Amino acid sequence: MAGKAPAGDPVQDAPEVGAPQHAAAGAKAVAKSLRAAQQQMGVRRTALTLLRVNQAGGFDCPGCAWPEPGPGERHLAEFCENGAKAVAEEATLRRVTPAFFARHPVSGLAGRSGYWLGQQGRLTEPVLYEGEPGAGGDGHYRPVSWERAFGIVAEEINALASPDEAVFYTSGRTSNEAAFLYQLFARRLGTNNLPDCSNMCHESSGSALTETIGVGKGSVSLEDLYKAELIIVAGQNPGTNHPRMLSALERAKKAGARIITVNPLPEAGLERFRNPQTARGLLGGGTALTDLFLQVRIGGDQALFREWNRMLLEAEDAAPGTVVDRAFVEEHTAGFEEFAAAVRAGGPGRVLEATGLRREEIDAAFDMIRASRATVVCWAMGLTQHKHSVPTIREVVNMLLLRGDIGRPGAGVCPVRGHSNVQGDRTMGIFERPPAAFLDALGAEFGFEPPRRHGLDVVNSIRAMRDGKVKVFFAMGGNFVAASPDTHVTEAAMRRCRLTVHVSTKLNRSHTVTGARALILPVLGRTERDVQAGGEQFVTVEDSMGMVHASRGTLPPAGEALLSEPAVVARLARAVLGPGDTVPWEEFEADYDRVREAVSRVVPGFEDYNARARRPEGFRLPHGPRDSRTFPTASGRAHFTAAPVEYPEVPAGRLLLQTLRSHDQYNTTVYGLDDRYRGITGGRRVVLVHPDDAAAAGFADGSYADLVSEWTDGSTRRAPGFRVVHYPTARGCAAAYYPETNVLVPLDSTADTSNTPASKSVVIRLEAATTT
Ligand SMILES: Nc1nc2c(c(=O)[nH]1)N[C@H]1C(S)=C(S)[C@@H](COP(=O)(O)OP(=O)(O)OC[C@H]3O[C@@H](n4cnc5c(=O)[nH]c(N)nc54)[C@H](O)[C@@H]3O)O[C@H]1N2
Ligand SMILES: Nc1nc2c(c(=O)[nH]1)N[C@H]1C(S)=C(S)[C@@H](COP(=O)(O)OP(=O)(O)OC[C@H]3O[C@@H](n4cnc5c(=O)[nH]c(N)nc54)[C@H](O)[C@@H]3O)O[C@H]1N2
Ligand SMILES: [Mo]
Repeated sequence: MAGKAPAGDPVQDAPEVGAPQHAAAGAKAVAKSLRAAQQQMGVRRTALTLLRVNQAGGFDCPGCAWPEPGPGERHLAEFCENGAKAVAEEATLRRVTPAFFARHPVSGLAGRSGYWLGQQGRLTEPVLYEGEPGAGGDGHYRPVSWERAFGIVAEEINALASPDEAVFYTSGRTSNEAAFLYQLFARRLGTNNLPDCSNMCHESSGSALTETIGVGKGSVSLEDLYKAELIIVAGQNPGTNHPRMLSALERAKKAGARIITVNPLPEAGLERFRNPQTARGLLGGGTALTDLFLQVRIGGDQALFREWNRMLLEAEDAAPGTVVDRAFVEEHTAGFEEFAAAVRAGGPGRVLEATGLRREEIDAAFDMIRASRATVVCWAMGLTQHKHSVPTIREVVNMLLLRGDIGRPGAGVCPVRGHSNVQGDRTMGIFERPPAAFLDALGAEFGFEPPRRHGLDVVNSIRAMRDGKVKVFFAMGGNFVAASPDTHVTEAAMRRCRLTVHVSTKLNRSHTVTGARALILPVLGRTERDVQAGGEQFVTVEDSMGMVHASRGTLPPAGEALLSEPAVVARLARAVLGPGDTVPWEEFEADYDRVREAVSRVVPGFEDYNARARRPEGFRLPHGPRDSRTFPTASGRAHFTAAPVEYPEVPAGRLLLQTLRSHDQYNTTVYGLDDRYRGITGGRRVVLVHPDDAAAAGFADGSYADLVSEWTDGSTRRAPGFRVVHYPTARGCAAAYYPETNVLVPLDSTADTSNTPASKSVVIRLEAATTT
């Protein structure tokens, strides 16, 4: 039997704290994943569902974007503990019905935790809330027909003075087919206002890679990881967020690779991995992964990579032709001389201060870098969510370029994506700054002139709503209010809208922060069968390494009223644009092969899409730098860049806070209240601080603090009542969970160029708690 949703909100601010662990996965992870799944869906459904995850003919895991091995190499259970939790969260047998909304006014729901909201189960019917703008609302969501719901959206959109007064947000679970239709709809309407979760995630990677190598995506495949001699994992916690990556790292290790981890926190998964697919991993000690752990200070990575690059140049000067790949640099790159001159002139600078590392540690890593003939650098949010993230990632690229480590086996850049189809959504045109070539092809295919003005990203959408310039907010998935920075500012911005619409599978915080009118439109998830007029459909997704493959749900839909995401967009488009539109929306809804045919003509690399999507292994998208050392930049070369070295300045007595994920959450979806590998149980309001820093601020382990962030304009923000945990993080640094800490991230604190919220560098002070 499946377990019931909790009746009340559990107490979340009195966690128990034990010792952090030093190994990830193992038998405990298997037991945990089965337990989580069975509570949501019972024993039989658990077995039937989990066996279809990431198998040919099954569905793509809705967890992370880590790729699957080729069909011949997959295990019977090609998922991980956290993938199982993601599946269980969607395949749950719990339901939110109209009776639920009749019991709970919006104001009541707003008082609940995100955890409680998510535990209520799957949304089953479209519902509408109508209230006064800004009133917060003690009204209720009430059932509404799909036709009326689309009619309301059409009314509000058609009443706008300009299509740019609407924004269309996307979260990265949306399939290629739905994403393509969604961006097409926005552009038919006349706007590029397509903010997406990527703006808060890997936008810095996309910006840096597009500028330097001409393609905003990673350049490695799984095979490259297996062949690498050195893998640097910087700013990433794969044990929790990409657990299947640990199998790849283990395999690379066994083939002789060495691993350097760069992180302010010692993360258990990178220390040691007990592979649940092998008897030795389940029962034995597992494999030690990290050879060298560099406990960097938050934001010190640019200085660190710059120093390694300086040392590479110095070594090259001492022994010409042995360190820098001269042939590659001459044939394929631009800007080497300027870069080398700037780096030499800068000298070691303040690298020890910026990184908090000892000289010997930097030197030891350098020896490994120099010895490696094929290096892969992997990274995630630890590199992307800082003010200077874009130059940081460009510095990583500089290192690989010096060594000729792009476009050869065993080497390359590996930004590890988050959401399972966030990369595919961008490929399908979900982008507020679309390239002209994409718009040209789209316009030619559908016979219209797409808008050319750049649209709004996430942060600029919030500003525009706050300032009354955007009046309709539409979200294809996600949890905008909880995921965005400066929670109170974002909430006030949403409340100013005339209409807010969420296409969702589960209830979340964003549904409780309404515009004058608000709609929740429930949809099918990945795990469910999708039958349209043209028969049973499948969708496609693109993983972090540019492999596109099919995903086919197997479970019956969670409710009879649910529509698929492509159907929602197609019907919305007909309601808003009227019946005579040049786009064949009805045919697209009936048969997704028709959507893929259009994509195959609009997006390069998707030729023969329908046939290739049906191959069990799917197909790999072309990537010039990886495939042929062709760099589609303006100059046709890869670019060295020499930005000044930056690192966060932290005034005395302050800490630099990073906001990160626990082991029991998927972004804003909280599965449970534990963070097993970090030794935290039964609560999320914790702040991890180095014992010496905590002592200096007068906070014993187990005491309670308010976190107060300080922004450059003099403003402060407060998150009250966090249990202080003495934890072995880097000196001067602190860590606490997102989304509870998003109130602390100022809206204007973003990365240069990418405009990604700087969620990993928030200057805070600890104050004795005003509440506990
Ligand atoms: N189970 C599960 N899986 C997920 C997600 C989830 O929430 N749950 N989220 C998905 C999404 S959308 C994403 S984007 C990814 C996120 O995957 P991660 O990026 O691994 O997620 P975070 O928890 O934000 O962890 C950031 C890591 O970077 C480190 N770090 C912080 N600041 C710095 C720094 O300045 N320098 C360095 N070198 N390291 C730093 C932190 O200590 C931490 O280990 O995971 C995806 N997969
Ligand atoms: N402070 C801080 N803030 C952050 C981050 C951080 O590290 N620190 N990380 C950022 C990152 S990397 C990201 S990617 C964003 C994430 O931002 P979002 O993608 O907006 O947030 P999620 O929590 O992933 O969205 C969860 C919701 O998606 C809906 N959903 C789930 N599956 C489906 C589906 O198949 N279809 C539809 N239509 N809806 C579905 C459910 O209703 C669920 O409640 O948050 C960002 N915010
Ligand atoms: Mo993400």
